[in-house]
Formats: sequence, structure tokens, C-alpha cells
Amino acid sequence: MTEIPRDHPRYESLSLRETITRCVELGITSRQGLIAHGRGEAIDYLIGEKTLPTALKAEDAAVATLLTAKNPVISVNGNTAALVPEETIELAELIGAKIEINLFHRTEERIARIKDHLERLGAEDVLGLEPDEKIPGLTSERAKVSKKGIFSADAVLVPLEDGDRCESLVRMGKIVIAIDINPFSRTSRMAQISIIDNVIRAMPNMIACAKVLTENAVPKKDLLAMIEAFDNRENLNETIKEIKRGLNEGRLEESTGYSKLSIW
Ligand code: PTJ
Repeated sequence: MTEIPRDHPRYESLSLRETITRCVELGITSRQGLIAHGRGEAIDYLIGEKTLPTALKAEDAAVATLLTAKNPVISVNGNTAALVPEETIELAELIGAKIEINLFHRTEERIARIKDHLERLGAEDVLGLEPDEKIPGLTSERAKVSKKGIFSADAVLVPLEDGDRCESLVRMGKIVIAIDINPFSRTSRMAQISIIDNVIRAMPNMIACAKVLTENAVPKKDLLAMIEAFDNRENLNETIKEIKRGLNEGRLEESTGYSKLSIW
């Protein structure tokens, strides 16, 4: 690993690259995951590497949805396991969700390594190693799912997804919440709740929201009202407008890096 100097202006971004590269070496992240990460970095630059107010709205609606779901599941791939393993475990505990590993570039070995990685960090009952169901109409390896996990879930959180599975899950009648920094991706267009944010900021934001909602024992009817008040299409359009405004007004220069929980 390259030692990144702490005072480097791009310290956080470069450290994340080191983390994800190391996870490729450990057999957790796919090599293709590096390409996806680079694509994410580029779009995050345009967003200003900060959580947009519209993303925060989507994150709140997502947490309310997961808290009211009967069988919520967080789907984990190689990039999520590298970038936000602890946050995934903490969020799953807070919202009472199962964790299921589901890979596009699926190998048994990589699933076992991700499972081991998550379990070392405290996760229990991680699903995905022994799929016993298939998502109908999906030909990729991502179709292989667990009956008590993604297959029977009513709400699924899918960080860094490919559009095909997202579409199939929606067709199965599930509520799909996507975390994808790209507002133009098929996933962002297909999901019922599209969080246009970097997963490394989205997860801590969602954890903070889940803590507030659970510690204050917010009643179910108020959670349902939060969900009802959220309009994904409108929020996506507003996100694109915000990105355009940010670029026009030169707010890119304000970018300070990956400071978690910061908003414009
Ligand atoms: O581990 P596997 O085998 O399941 O593979 C995972 C990847 C991510 C390689 C696979 O799902 C894939 O190829 O995904 P795509 O089609 O490249 O889509 C990933 C999406 O996530 C793209 O729209 C990226 O812009 C976006 N993205 C990348 N990094 C981040 C991100 N979104 C949020 N946070 C990020 N850090």
C-alpha cells in the first residue's frame, strides 16, 4: 500500500483508492469494481463531493421505508464491502435488516471472502453463500438469491447496483432503494428511492437518521407520512438542477473532499 501523507489535499479520496485496491488484492472487490469506483469519483467531483439536500431527503425517506418494512434486506457487493463494511453492519442492526451478499461478477470464493470480512467486523447470519432462489427474468449471476433474504424481502437497499437487477426487483413488487452517485444511471431511473450520493456519505447519513427515528420512537404513521411526502421523480429532477446550478455558480471550488455528513 502507498502511504498517503495526511496533509495531502486529496487525502480521503486517495486513501479510499488504497482501501479499494487492497480489497481487490484480498479477493473482496472485483477488478471491475475499480472501474466503477473511478466512475463514481468522477461524478462525485461534479457534485462537489458533498451530500446534496435532495440526497439527504432521499436518505431520510429510505430509512423510514426500511424501518416500516417487514423484511428489509441490504444487498452487499464487492465495492460496498470494501468502502462501508462497518456502516453496513451498523445500519442493518439499527433498522433490523438482513445482509445478503449478491455479486454481479459472482464467484463462490469472493462471496466467502466478503462473508468472512463482514463477520470479522461483527456481522451475523450474512446471507448469499447458498442461494436457494432465483430472481425471475434475470439472466445474470445476480439472479441467485436467498429465499429468506432478497427473494422474500419487501424493501431492498442496493448500493452501487446495475440497472438490470434493480428493474427485476421492482417487477417483483419490492421497494428498491438505490445508492448511486450517478443520477442518469438506469438504476437511479428504475429505483423507487434513488439516493444520489457517494455510499461513503450516504451510509453515515442513514445511520444518523435511523438513530434519530429509533431513539425518539417515531410512530409508524409518522414514518409512513415521511415516505408519502417523498416524490422520487421530482427529487431526481431537482438533483440534476442542483448539480447544474452548482456547476454554473462555480461551487465546485468549494469542494473539500469526502467530509462525511456535510451538506451544501
Ligand atoms: O462486486 P460485484 O461483482 O457485484 O460488482 C460490483 C460493480 C460495482 C463492479 C458492478 O455492480 C458494476 O459494474 O456496477 P456498475 O454498472 O459500474 O454501476 C455502479 C454504479 O455505482 C455506477 O453508476 C457508478 O457511478 C456508481 N458508483 C461508483 N462508486 C460509487 C457509486 N455510487 C455511490 N458511491 C460510490 N462510491
